[in-house]
Amino acid sequence: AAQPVEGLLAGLDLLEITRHGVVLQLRLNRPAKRNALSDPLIQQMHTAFVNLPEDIRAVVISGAGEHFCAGLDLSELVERDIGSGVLHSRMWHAAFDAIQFGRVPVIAALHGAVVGGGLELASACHVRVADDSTYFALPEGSRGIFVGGGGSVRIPRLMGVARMTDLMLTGRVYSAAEGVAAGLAQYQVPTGTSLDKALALATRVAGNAPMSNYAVMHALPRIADQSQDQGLMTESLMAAVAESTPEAQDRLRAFLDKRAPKVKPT
Ligand code: 1HE
Repeated sequence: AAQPVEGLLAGLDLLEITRHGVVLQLRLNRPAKRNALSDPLIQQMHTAFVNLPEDIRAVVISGAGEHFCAGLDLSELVERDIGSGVLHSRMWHAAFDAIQFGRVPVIAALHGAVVGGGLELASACHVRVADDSTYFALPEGSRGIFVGGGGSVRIPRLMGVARMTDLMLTGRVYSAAEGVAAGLAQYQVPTGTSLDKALALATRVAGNAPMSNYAVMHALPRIADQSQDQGLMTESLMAAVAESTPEAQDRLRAFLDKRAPKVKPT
């Protein structure tokens, strides 16, 4: 059952934040504007991710209303000059870095439009669940702008430069199934069930040892950016850190004592 949150996160009016035990659910809450990402909404996401309660082990992000997120709030862009444009993009980078490189894994529950900055936000999360109503697009080209929320860095790592180029140049819209096939989402579920699926996955993720989750979030993407030689060294260091935690020792002993579940085929 969902419980309200208190403390630092309680005053964030553009996010509806509830707790499900050790999982925090964070819902973008501007449905009348299709959850378009205004400056205050980006800032509130940043605040939320740097102030997660200590006992939280995983986060789910979803969107209120008919769509996950319509991307950048275009009404804020009209009067921006060059300097403030750089700072604006850097503000998004800080917020989305706080998601990708925070303390705990983040699962995105997608439905309806996942477009422009909405796809940039989803790509900063660690696992993405799409329902059948989900569609993906990068309409920046037709709006006369470029991605600025980390999309050029993160989205090609999911789908490849060629597919992203196609979306941006031609305005192509991917269905949920096309998005999953291209790597934009890892799960496809019936319409209206992505949040339930994301919460179930988050609960599972929250049951892992925190240092294992941290290694996956922080070491994997960095190793992918390193040479083979450096990557192998980073892997050895991270592996040694993870396996020497008391929690890892307990879990390994539980398996050897036949107290831990085995891996089963689905
Ligand atoms: C908005 C925005 C927005 C809706 N900024 N106000 N993103 C886009 O180019 C996508 C623009 N949005 C759309 O194409 C559609 O709104 C949707 C497909 C997402 C949803 O359609 P629909 O029919 O459900 O809603 P609507 O009637 O279009 O929108 C409802 C209201 O939300 C309406 O305002 P209203 O005052 O007339 O009620 C819309 O103007 C408003 N709205 N989307 C501002 N994006 C860091 S760089 C990132 C670059 C980008 O993200 S570029 C892509 C921007």
